Amino acid sequence: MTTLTTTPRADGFRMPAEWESHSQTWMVWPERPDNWRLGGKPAQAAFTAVARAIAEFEPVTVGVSAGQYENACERLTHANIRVVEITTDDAWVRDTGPTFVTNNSGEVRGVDWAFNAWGGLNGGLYANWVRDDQVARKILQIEGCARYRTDELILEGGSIHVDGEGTLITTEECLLNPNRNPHLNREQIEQYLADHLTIDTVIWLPDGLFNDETDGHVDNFCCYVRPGEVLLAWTDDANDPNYPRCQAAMRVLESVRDAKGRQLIVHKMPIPGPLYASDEECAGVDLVAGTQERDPSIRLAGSYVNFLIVNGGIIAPKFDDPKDAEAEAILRRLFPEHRVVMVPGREILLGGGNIHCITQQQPGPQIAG
Ligand code: KQY
Repeated sequence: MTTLTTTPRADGFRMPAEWESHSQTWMVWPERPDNWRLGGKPAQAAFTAVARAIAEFEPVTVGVSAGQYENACERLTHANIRVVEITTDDAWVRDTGPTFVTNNSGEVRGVDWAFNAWGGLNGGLYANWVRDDQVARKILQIEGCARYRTDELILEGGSIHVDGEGTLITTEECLLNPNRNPHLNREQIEQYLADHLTIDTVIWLPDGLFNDETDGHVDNFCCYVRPGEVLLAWTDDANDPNYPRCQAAMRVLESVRDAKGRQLIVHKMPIPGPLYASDEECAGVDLVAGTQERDPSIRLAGSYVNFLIVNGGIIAPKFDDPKDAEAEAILRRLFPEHRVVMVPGREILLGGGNIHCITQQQPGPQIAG
């Protein structure tokens, strides 16, 4: 595998929007017992349902440890699902996998951001993340894609959303957090995004969703639905800790112009719940010092915005919540050309994220017409 010392922008590559065509989606099999209850068995069932839902639209590759290889192969039998052995620390390939970039001559490459488990020893979610930091490189090796590595910039894929036309949305809470890149200021981080994803405008929301373990990943809070239109998690309840976060995000989104000079159209998506883990669910997680505390009093950062766009489909979480039906109706209205599939998301939420966080789309080759 080639590791390049140039930048994607200099080489004519950009990050496509999620709705542009994919060659496949990547996932990683969950098993870590200090993050997933009951040795990961309920999560494995939930991930299997997500993989099968995506596989109705496009191929899926699932990375799995040697110890779980046979089990995963048995559970993931599907003509459109491939299982490959990859050693990881956990299963969040949105954050550990590469961000794929494409050019106009059909080449696909990957950006391998440095990874520190969402904050390293300063609030990160586990103490050894060496294997997770290798996931992007391993995927690019398997796919035969050239690699750009940013040893000097820590970034997770869930902290960014792009419109494929030069605009990126992120949060200050995450990208400016001192536990990621304390040596870089806002302008320097913007320059990395400009050089590695071919971005001209960065939209900075102040915060992500309340209690998000990732320090406010944007993919749990606000996403693009098409160029010039975003979907924002929303509450009208002034007593909800998300209320000031939603208000602040709306103020930014209503005031900015994107890279093409457009004012954004902002759609609202209700927030489910409030959702909490039960005593029983918390008791099923192994206790290990330094990992995320699980307690029934801690509000879960549940969000319908944490969905994946696939070729012709939307794979979105549902929570057995009264707002599920409204969320599905909003997605159907916003994506009339896609088939919306709602998949149970609670087990994934108990681990700290949802469908977008556990998937990574690989764009197909693009040839300029
Ligand atoms: O992207 C994400 N939501 C990752 C969350 C990691 C949680 C680990 N407990």
